[in-house]
Amino acid sequence: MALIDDDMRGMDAVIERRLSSEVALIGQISRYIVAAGGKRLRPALLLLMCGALGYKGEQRFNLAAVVEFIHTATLLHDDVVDESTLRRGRETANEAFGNPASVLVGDFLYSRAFQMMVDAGDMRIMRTLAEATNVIAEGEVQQLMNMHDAGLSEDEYVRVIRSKTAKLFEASARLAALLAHSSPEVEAACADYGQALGTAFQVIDDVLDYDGEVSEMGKNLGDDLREGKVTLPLIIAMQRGTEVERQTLQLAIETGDTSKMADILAIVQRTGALEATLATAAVQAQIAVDALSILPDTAYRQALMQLAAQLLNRRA
Ligand code: GRG
Repeated sequence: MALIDDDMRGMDAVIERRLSSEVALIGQISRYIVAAGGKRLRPALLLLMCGALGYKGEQRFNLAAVVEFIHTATLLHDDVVDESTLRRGRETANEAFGNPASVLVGDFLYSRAFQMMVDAGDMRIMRTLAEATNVIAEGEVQQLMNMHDAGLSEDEYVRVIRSKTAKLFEASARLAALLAHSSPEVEAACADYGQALGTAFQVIDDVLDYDGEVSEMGKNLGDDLREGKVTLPLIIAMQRGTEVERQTLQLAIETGDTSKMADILAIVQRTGALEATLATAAVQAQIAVDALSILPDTAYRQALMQLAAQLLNRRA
């Protein structure tokens, strides 16, 4: 990340400038969430990829801010939809400011991002981001429809996470290739890297929901199941569990009742579901690393490879 220290500061300056609004609440909530210690992974990915492709233009700061704004808008909306109370170790914006303010400031950030991407003046960039945001929203709707479905398959799960999470990683990596006017092959490799990285990232996120430390994650354990969200650890535990264990999980999924959380965690542990889920993430991380082989061997490419490896060990 030291490689892009200056670039991240360049992006921060854009974020600060583009958060300005005469409506005070916009600045208040935007700063509450944007400045609240997010990992800034998506812009980091875009900026590292720009480095790997040798692109040094100013537009990289603008588009890095765009992907962070879109990410932030999705978090604001997601926390309302999920009725979440804790994110990044403190009250969610909906908890602190209420649902209407959260949704509307999410709309502001989302539409500001579209104003900013127009500044890039490239129809392919606009198409990439328009498609990505549409797919993200589609993935969220699909996830809503999959709620409380104890029969959800691994394929259906992967389809949702490719949309709701991996798509923005994919777009971030692709944008770097578009800025650098890379060949179609390189652009496709960048997109493949982003998609695999984003998929691994979400799979790990879903492990942490069963295995993380609340103090490190900054959100509550077991939230997914409480909402009726069926993720890979549960799908695998359902496949591997005994009939009685399956019934326990099925009941919890269908009702969202997590009073038996200790039993559920014991089943997930006993069946080795977390290890199997981590192995799936590792496969995706390797796909991401392999996609980079088309790029020249630079410190940036090395950092992107490390990012994929380190992601597997993240605790927050
Ligand atoms: C506004 C385009 C738009 C869509 C709204 C609600 C919704 C539709 C989309 C939500 C998508 C979503 C929140 C997916 C989960 C992605 C995820 C794992 C987010 C957490 O990312 P981190 O850990 O967050 O990078 P930090 O806090 O580090 O920034």
